[in-house]
Amino acid sequence: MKLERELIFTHNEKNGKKHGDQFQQLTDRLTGKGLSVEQIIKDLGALQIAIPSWALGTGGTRFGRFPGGGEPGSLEEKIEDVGLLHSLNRSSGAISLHIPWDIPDDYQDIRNLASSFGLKFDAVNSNTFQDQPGQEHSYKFGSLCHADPHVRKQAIAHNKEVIDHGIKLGSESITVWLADGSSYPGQHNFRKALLRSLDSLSEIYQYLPENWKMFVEYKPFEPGFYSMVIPDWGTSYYLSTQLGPNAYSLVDLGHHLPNTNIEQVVATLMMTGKLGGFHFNDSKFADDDLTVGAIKPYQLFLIFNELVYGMHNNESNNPSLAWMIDASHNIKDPLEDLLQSVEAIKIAYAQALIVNRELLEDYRDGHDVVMAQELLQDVFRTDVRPLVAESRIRENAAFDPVGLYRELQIRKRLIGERGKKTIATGL
Ligand code: PSV
Ligand code: MN
Repeated sequence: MKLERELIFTHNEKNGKKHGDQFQQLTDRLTGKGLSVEQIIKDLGALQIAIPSWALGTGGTRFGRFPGGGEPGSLEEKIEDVGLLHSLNRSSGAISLHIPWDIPDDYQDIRNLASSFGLKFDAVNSNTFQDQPGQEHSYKFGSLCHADPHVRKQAIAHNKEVIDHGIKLGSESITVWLADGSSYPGQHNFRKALLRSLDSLSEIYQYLPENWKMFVEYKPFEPGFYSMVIPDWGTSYYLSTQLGPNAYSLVDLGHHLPNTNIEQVVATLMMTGKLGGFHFNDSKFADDDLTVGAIKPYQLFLIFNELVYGMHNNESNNPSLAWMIDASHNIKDPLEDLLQSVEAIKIAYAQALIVNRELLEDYRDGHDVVMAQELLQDVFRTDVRPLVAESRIRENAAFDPVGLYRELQIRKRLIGERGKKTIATGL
């Protein structure tokens, strides 16, 4: 399904007056503080957040799954769904594929389809966390870290194959999330498991085309219940520095133990030039994969505060980040949830862009703890939604993406086209 541009223009016209007044009020306030509203709108318009192919269907837990219907049953339909999101918000201009779930039949057709929606291919992802039908060796006891060289070889070959698919699609990075770990004390020799993983990753790294990056994702728990081979940013940083200049750490917000200071992790990784990618989601307990900003919007803002500081003070040449949502939608329409997540990200980014950094540094240098906190909280409590909406309108996206999605009854139309029972691949 493709959205006709006219529908967006009519929707924007209908909301024009209300939006205009709110935007003017905010512009006056921000201009009064010496900020360039035009620059912020430009920065917001440029932000593109990739959508993972596995987030377009209904997610579930090991207890059950309740699909809502109209899910994309093929790679083509997944691309169409991301195209829909992108036409509503103009900020979802890339799709991230997971192999073997998303192997194209015809690469050129898939590339043409994606570009007809204005989409690029973001990082490709390997999967050695599940056994595939017909696979010779099992990953039950690990993949890149496995004690048996035959299993490692198979897992390395899979990652190389993922790179091959990515090259044919015009992707320029691979994300490796290693599910390898142990579930019981004594099961792993930690040092050997890590060194074997490093060896395997090096072989994959050697295979990367020159212009490619490798992102090493970390996670402290699950599926390993006792230990994970790459549990934290320190281990990921160690691996990426050992691998070489094109390897980077990837932060997934759900992959931290409770109360981890993620904004500090971001600051340190960017300071060392080793932050490559970002997976957004939110969580109450663990890797809950909830809508971005649903639980801890202040933390999200503090993270963006560091990201923006890192982008503006980039002595260590940290590359531009690969932004992606990595969430699952158990009880919501996945497309609505993704629209909400993108909006939350843009709000946090907009807020970070209006932080008066010089003043903040003065407060810090003067040990004025109270005013430093006041400054950040004043920004966080500023309703920047009119700025985000203005940037959207200027990009020919919808003033209210979720509102328009509902108004046009898009899910109902998708169910009409694809049926009630289609199931997208994913977790
Ligand atoms: C693992 O929890 C993860 O965050 C990794 O990014 C995977 O590739 C993705 O979720 C989907 O399984
Ligand atoms: Mn992730």
